[in-house]
Amino acid sequence: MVDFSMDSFSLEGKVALVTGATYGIGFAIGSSLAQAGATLVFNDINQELVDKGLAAYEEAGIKAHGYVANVTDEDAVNELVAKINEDVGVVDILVNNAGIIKRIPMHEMSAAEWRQVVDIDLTGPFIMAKAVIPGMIEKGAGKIINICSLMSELGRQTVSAYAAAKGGLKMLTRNIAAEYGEHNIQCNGIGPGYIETPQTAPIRVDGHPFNEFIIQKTPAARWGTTEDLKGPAVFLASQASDFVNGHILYVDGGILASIGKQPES
Ligand code: NAP
Ligand code: GCO
Repeated sequence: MVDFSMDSFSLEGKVALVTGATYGIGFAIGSSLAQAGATLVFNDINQELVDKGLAAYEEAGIKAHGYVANVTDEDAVNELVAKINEDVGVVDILVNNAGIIKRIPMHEMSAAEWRQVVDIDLTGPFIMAKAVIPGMIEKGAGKIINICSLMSELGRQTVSAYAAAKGGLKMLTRNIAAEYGEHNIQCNGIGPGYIETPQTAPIRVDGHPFNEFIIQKTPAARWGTTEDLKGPAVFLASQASDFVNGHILYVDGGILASIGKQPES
């Protein structure tokens, strides 16, 4: 039963693993889960990034546990989860955040470039979820949050591999919900809109046409910040969302709800 106090949003006693959480959206979500009481664990692809992340969390007053692991490497991920189980405890909350994008016209994209994006953005979350689900089944509870995208719903020029991967991630989210809901595991997605992070820096510079385009298309008339994602992440990681399953929560300033600002008459 959910008690409608703030306790239903508490993550005290939970172990939360956020992938690719050295900076950007992952860092913000990791910070919010820790601030809600979780023990924070994160991974990134090399020790330099992990150390950078540990220093950033420490500066934010957060004690985090950092590990090197590439989410596309199944052996490395299984070792990661075993090490976390030993060092920290069984993973209660998994946030599949790690991801890349390549902005290349499809007819110019190589199959290798396509495979790299799909491998990280779709196969990685599959590998990560597969590694933590047995522990969640044994505990009788678990939360998996997949970081999807507006491109889980819409296409746009030059991001074919990314959109295909994020569309697949939406369906993987629903399939995990369908397959493991009976084990009290909830799997949901967060679909950020256009957010100010290193990933969008190239298309956000002042004067870049895409920058103005997004501001025009977004009812909130601004780019999102990683702060906008913290509350939704804590909600989906907490007891407050125990009957929410297979849902993609779009945190996009309304962009998916709107045809775009009509021209001044
Ligand atoms: P970001 O700034 O590029 O950060 C991504 C993080 O993931 C980086 O630390 C990156 O490490 C790490 N990573 C990449 N490949 C990895 C792998 N194979 N294994 C482990 N870690 C890996 O991206 P972001 O903007 O914060 O986005 C985070 C997530 O949100 C992504 O899934 C992205 O698709 C999604 N998203 C972003 C936006 C947006 O507007 N920014 C909107 C919707 C969805 P490196 O530094 O080595 O690359
Ligand atoms: C792009 C952007 C988007 C955002 C996000 C939108 O090039 O279109 O990077 O992909 O990152 O995915 O939700």
